[in-house]
Amino acid sequence: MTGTKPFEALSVETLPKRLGENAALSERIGKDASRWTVREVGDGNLNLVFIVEGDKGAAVVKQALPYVRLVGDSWPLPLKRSFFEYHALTRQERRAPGSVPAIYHFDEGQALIVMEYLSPHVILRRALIDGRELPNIARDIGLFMARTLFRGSDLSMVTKERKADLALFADNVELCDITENLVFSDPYFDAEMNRHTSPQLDGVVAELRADRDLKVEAQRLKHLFAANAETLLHGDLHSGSIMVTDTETRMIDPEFAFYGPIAFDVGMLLANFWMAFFSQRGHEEKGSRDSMRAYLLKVTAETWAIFRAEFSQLWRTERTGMLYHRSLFEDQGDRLAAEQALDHVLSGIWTDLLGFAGIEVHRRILGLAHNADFETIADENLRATCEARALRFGRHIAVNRRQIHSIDEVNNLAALIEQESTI
Ligand code: SR1
Ligand code: MG
Repeated sequence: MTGTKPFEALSVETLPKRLGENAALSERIGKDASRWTVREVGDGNLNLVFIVEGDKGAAVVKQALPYVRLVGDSWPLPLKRSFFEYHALTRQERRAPGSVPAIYHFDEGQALIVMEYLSPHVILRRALIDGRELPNIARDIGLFMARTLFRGSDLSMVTKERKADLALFADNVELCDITENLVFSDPYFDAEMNRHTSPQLDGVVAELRADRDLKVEAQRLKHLFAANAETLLHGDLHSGSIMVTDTETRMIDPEFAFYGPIAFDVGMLLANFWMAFFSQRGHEEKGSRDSMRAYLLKVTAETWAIFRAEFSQLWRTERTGMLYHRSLFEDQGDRLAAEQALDHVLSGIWTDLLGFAGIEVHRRILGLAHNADFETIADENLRATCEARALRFGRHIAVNRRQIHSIDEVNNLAALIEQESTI
């Protein structure tokens, strides 16, 4: 799978010549590379993404660059993230079949993955901005998270295999470093690459940076993220890492994969639904997003319910790892003790996911990597109003997470804050 040539970034012009002999690609899309059409469509922060179409079909070629695309070559980033993405995708497909794009080819030296072209799928974030109420996302994403996070942990895996895998992904250092800085620290001080809607949010930003309880909580969460190698995470599970149609949902882009706390993926994902909720006001004409707002809160509740139900089911039927071993519980006829332990584990995930969610909301409004939900609101005053509400919400759920006991409580709070009138 690994070529021997030095790395060279592909371009629309060079791709057919360089990959024309690639059997995996030409078998899928047609052998005559002179007839291929190539578009570069990458709109993420890091990589090149090409859609290549031939006589027989289409495929995606994703290539890592040796730097952060969003910033440029002043910020080098290793190509090995493509290796981690490839290996994460293969594990996710095994643990949650049908939930990720099919992989046709991986070239480690060129840091490129040839994979299934998902069409007519669109990025979930885009669909939510457009006000589309997708019927299956809560179920599909809830199942994906429960299956990948449970089956990648010591609740399920043979411990020797899990430890070997943990060692493999431990080398994804630079991508973890991005999260450690951009998510958990930068929003709370005057970091160089931060930006926010200014001057409208200046006062709120100053308050948050002076908020002792919030900063301590953010660092406790960073500690958890760095030290609790619980399961193989997607690592960047936001609504820009999910592609959808009305009936299908696929998770993409797990280049940030590493072993971390189960609650991180779940919290990051739910945060993106809550941000979609707070941004709707910026995309609406005369109450036209009332139904979308109700839909988004319903999606958060359903995603968490599906996650819980599937995780519980796997706990009862697939708990083959070294943790909470059956010999201590069911094998002694004590099913209730296993249920008690399950409640304990789920309640820990719940408390921590609220923290991760609150912090994720903050970094998307105050840090380097903003999201289109808010960024596409052209009226800056309106955008700032939406963002200020989301920041308040994020602060509340991060700091008070141990006192919040249900998703309805969180959604009621979101609905209340969304109605507040001032920054
Ligand atoms: C410099 S990378 C910024 C962000 O883009 C990725 O999608 C991750 O979310 C990362 O934090
Ligand atoms: Mg990404």
